[in-house]
Amino acid sequence: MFDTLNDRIQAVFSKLKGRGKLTEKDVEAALKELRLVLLEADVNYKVVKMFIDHVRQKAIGEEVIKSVTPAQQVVKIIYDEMTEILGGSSRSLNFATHPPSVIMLVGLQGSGKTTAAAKLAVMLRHQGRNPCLVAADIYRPAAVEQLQILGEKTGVPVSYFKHKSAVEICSLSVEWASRTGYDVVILDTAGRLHIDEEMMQELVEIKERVNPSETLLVVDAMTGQEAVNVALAFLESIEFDGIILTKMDGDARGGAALSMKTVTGRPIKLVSIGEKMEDMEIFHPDRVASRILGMGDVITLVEKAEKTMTEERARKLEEKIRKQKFDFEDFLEQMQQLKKMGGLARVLEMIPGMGNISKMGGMDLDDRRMKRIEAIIQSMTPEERKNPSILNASRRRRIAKGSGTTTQEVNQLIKQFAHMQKMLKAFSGRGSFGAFKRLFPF
Ligand SMILES: Nc1nc2c(ncn2[C@@H]2O[C@H](COP(=O)(O)OP(=O)(O)O)[C@@H](O)[C@H]2O)c(=O)[nH]1
Ligand SMILES: [Mg+2]
Repeated sequence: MFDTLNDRIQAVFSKLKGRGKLTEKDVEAALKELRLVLLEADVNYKVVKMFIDHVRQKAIGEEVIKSVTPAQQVVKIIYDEMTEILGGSSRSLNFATHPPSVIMLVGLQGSGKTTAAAKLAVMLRHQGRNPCLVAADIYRPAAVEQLQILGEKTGVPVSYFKHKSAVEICSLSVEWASRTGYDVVILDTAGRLHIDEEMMQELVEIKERVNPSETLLVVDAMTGQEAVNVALAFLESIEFDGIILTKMDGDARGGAALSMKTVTGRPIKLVSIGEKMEDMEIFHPDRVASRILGMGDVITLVEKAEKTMTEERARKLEEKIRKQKFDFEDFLEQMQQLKKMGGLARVLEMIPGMGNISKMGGMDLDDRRMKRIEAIIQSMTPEERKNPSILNASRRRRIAKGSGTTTQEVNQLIKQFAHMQKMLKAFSGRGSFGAFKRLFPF
């Protein structure tokens, strides 16, 4: 997610941070580069202009440039502005005062509506609601079945009425849900390959008939500016409250995410980040900004971790990172916890600095590699885990033998770990962690 954008912005930042003092010229040069980076990330040019203008206004002033930490101040200003163009704060879904609430999903074919409908149901159920799904895409033969399969997989009931129009299916389903006691009804409507009058008309009719408390447009992040254009086209015919941006896992550039709110005036409320049922998240502009800027998404990480880890464990980990006492013991424990969360690379990406580490170390953490790392760490003595500096050549040979790996692998892991520690240290030292803490006061 946002990989390309993140790498390029990191490069701009490191240049900026490389200078002790900043002149107006330095800031201008950085802004010029940032502008290019954003344009190349397929961010709408008006949004880029606004963004750069705002940052310039705040960054070029005596106060910032003459401060003790000018580069950090500029980064903070960029972070704030990026949070702003992403929508400011996260927006919750609207629910009806009298259940059932109807959530209507609209969007082009292939944008990810059906998948999103099921994921949303799963998410709402986690929040203690009792959702059901409605199969209202009656035109593609497999569409109803697709939703039914997802319903079965997740245990969420799917409502469908044969030989009825989409409008009737929706309205009958809402009545049924209301009688049966479901409090949220999610409508999976039909999309076409392109915007067409007939489809819009049907959506408008459904909307009028069932009066959803929330209408969400589903768009594919990988299509970049096209996603923004689709949103504008939909707005011409149908009012919607927010956006679900899908396939964020495949979007390295981030153009759609960064342009959507400013261009359409509608907030991104949810993002879909993979094909699995749990791959949906609430869109938090501040966290996404920090992810794009490479500050790591600690809050999301902690939230995810809390699902499988006790709060106490999470707190200890934070403290260790803060006190620079993160050792192999913690690393192993984290890895075992992370395994439960799925998508280790994604989780690592969210820890400050680790996204880079996993890339730089070529640390391709698939399951097989993880097992080997686990074996290596388990072959270390407790003393060695706490204090890797004592790992001399003979100890490394012993560990390789004990874990059924090679000395090279052991060396590589120790090197990567040392590097990770250095990055964590860099974050907690030199005041940058202070700035970070201001952004994420945990
Ligand atoms: N990688 C990835 N694939 C997705 C995501 N959301 C949906 N898809 C895939 O996109 C394709 C179209 O999704 P579908 O829900 O059928 O779209 P619909 O036509 O709008 O209902 C399917 O193959 C999905 O598995 C996502 O967030 N990430
Ligand atoms: Mg569908």
